[in-house]
Amino acid sequence: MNRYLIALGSNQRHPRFGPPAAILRAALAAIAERGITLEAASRIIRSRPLGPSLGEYANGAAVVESDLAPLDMLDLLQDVEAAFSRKRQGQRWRSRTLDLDIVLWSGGFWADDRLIIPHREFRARGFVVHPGAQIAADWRDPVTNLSLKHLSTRLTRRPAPPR
Ligand code: PH2
Ligand code: MG
Ligand code: MG
Repeated sequence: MNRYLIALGSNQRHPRFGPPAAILRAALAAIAERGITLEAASRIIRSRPLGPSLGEYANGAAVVESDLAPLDMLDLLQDVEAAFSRKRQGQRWRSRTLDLDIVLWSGGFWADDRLIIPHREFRARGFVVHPGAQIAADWRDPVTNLSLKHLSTRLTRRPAPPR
């Protein structure tokens, strides 16, 4: 069995599921429906968009268990993303209504041209680290060897004053 830490994000309404937080809850249900065991889900937080601004995000994290290998898990998550996205008439693809990222897995590292684990940017992103620390405080990032709890504390600590 493999375990994965999945980060969830949304900053658009969905015509059927409604606002971002409801989309994340529906996404977790959709993942479970596909035979993935949901071990823990964080609270859903709101966060200011990082990058080109498109409105506030809902973010969360989940620990899941499955015998799927990383690329099969990626396929499944991209399938669920596709099921929640929609195309607007006359407009090019807008930002996804649902983003599902693999942050960590029980196998440690993974790297090929489709997928890199740990997720490259996650340590600097409070909207990934804080929900992750809520449900998997002792899980260690294999790159820094720091636990999610530690990474979370490090992010909220004020920088030392200049001298
Ligand atoms: N995801 C992004 C880009 N910026 N900002 C927030 N607050 N939350 C996200 O999940 C997020 C983002 C691309 O995946
Ligand atoms: Mg993504
Ligand atoms: Mg992302």
